[in-house]
Amino acid sequence: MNEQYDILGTMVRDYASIYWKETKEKTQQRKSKQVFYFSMEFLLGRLLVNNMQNLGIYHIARDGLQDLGINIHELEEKETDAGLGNGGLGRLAACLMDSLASCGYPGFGVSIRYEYGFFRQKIVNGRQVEVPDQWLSLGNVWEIRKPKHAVEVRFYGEIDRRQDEHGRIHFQLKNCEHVRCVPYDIPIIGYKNKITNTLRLWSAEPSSENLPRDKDFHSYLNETRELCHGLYPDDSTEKGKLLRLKQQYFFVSATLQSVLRNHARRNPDFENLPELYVFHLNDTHPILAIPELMRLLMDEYLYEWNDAWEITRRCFAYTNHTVMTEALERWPINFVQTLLPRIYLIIEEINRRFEKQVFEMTGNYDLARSMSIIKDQMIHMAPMAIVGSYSVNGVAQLHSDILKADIFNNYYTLFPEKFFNVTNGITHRRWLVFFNRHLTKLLTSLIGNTFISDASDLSKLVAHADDPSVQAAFLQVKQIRKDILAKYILAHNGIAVDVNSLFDVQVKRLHSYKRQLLNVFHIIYQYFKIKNEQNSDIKRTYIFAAKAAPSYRFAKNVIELINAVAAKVNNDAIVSKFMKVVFIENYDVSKAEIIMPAADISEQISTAGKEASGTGNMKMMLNGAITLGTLDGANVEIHELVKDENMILFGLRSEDVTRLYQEHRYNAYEIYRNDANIRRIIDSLKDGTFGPESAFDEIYNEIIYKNDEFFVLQDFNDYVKAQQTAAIWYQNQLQWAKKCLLNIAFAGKFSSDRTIRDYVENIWQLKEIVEYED
Ligand code: 26W
Repeated sequence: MNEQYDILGTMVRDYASIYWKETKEKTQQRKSKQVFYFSMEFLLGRLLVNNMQNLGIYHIARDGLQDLGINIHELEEKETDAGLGNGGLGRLAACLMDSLASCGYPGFGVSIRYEYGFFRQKIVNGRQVEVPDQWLSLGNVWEIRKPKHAVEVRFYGEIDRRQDEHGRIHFQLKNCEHVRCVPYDIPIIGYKNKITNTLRLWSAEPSSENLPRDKDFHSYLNETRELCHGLYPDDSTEKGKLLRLKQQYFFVSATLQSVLRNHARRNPDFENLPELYVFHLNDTHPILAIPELMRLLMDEYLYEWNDAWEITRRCFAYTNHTVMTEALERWPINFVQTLLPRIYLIIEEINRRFEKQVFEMTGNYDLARSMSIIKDQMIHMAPMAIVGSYSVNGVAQLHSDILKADIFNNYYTLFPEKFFNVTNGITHRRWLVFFNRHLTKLLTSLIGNTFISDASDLSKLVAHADDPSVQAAFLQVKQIRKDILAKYILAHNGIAVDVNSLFDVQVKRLHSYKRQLLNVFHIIYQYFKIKNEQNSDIKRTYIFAAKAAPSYRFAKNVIELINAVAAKVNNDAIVSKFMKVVFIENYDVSKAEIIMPAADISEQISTAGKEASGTGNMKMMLNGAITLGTLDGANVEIHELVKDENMILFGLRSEDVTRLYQEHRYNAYEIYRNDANIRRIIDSLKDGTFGPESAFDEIYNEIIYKNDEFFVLQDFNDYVKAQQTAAIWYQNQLQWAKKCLLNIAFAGKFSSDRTIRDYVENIWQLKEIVEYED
């Protein structure tokens, strides 16, 4: 079976390679501007179905295989997920790559060819255990190794300064360590338009020519191999930190070197670099690309600072994906000095000139210092990204507004023209058309198939939302999808869930600001209520899936609590008749493809102001779920479209949250003391209901002793009300279906095709090289 998968995959790749070559040639001939999307993560998932569908050969292949007695779905299951990412940021990168090609724009994604993907999660005795994800162990049919395009990247060493006869100072690295960077290219196939772009993943190998002098060969080999081991090495140790930094520089330097080398072959100079390339920085992880381009232009191609800076600044655009301060990157000066001495000098000079510029603009020395890239012995990456790019954007309107008003306010005040919003999107082809063919069939029977290439045509569904027969047909489709998920749950969790119950779904990374805890507290509340009343308004199935960062104790404790509550609820003779709780192990792209289509309620309950955008919210909306959420991230834009009748809002608004933080008025303990329901829930963490007394101390302490940073208790009662509304709505099934249909109808805005066009028009300025199928 694996061999059959390999053969099919290879055939598909070969089929695509003609278009791949053509796209490259056309881009060169027409001197089309290209985007290079630098990202530490690409969460691709599986590619077989997607690629065959985009090439328009899925049905032929399926039927052909069937004639041979081979079930294509079984082959599909053989593919391992390419899980080169943590979560939202990585999946966004993958969706954007799909839409870039599908909308006919040329470009590259660039990252690292990690040997292991993000860890696989096992649940053992209710706890998360991390297992390595050996995604390459059976090979990867999609990649092509390109040794001819290898370059060398240099680390460590000392700087040699030499002045030439014109007085110009030349910098040279001595005694540095060389690493050979070999690219592996994966085709990114556009939807039925023949455009095929490249995802280039760099892999580290020992240099054959430049061996380090002060290191034994063995250590050198090991260090080189370690470089591409895995995503985000643990940064609690010096060694891990250094490795992270090394990874970041490794792939940006390799990419820029190869771009410039290529450019130099075809152009007399680099003045036109910004007309031919935009280097997009997916968060700050690839930000060393900015000083690296400066270095290459000055040290290798002999540009003066001012000219190099002008070119550099016009080449870069940066997207911010989080306002959580702990996730804003900072690097200790000495790390960068040791690992990348020349890059450090350049950063220092960028900073010196920037401070001077701010002082000249404002006359305010303190302000200039406070906006500095280098502060407290640390290099602050977000400021460097802002200074070195022509564009800074957030990923949903509210998020972009918060960047301007709050975390980047000083920069916005001085450089307002740099700031943009580009609301995230998802490729509706993968997330609806290819993986929910039941719903797609219904939609095409109603509104035709133009929405597949133009998602705004989903709005044609509005005209059908009132039709009871359409509503009934939708409910039928939902039932089929819930059946599929129920079967999965039975097979993997051994829990029989009722497909007539409301499927209440929260699937995303586990993080305190995403407030899975609020959801669990409500489940505990329901558990006590049903135990007491021996009855319930509706039946519910609560579905969770989430990975916790390996060293994030609170998040792991929440997983334990979910599983402990699940065990209690599911084994209670009475309560389990009305509700079930399920934790699906190892959430990844393939799991999401089964879960999203089956959701009735989409839980998007982050503390307002904290979730930059969210993209799971878009996936569930597109598959006909109703969002129960706070006014946060892209929920705000979902609400603007579907309005109060088709979404359930609750909780503090972002302004309320800011005020509560500023005024230090919030007192979680007071709420606990005065609210009997809440007290009962919190006490149940300690009184043996769900486990030993100290089993949930991480959670208990967070709420009681650390004053509940994300306002779980504050929003609790409003959340309970929102859940009651959901139950009332759900009881009228046809009306419910109407709301779901309207959600689908308005989901067109959240196609990543729209996101790509926003980037193209407002930031990248690319031109299509379209060539549609006849
Ligand atoms: C470990 C270092 C690190 C820190 C932060 C790695 C990755 C991050 C990202 C910024 C986290 C992330 O994935 N952010 C999510 O980005 C999505 C795409 O824009 C948004 O939809 C989510 O709201 C945001 O949390």
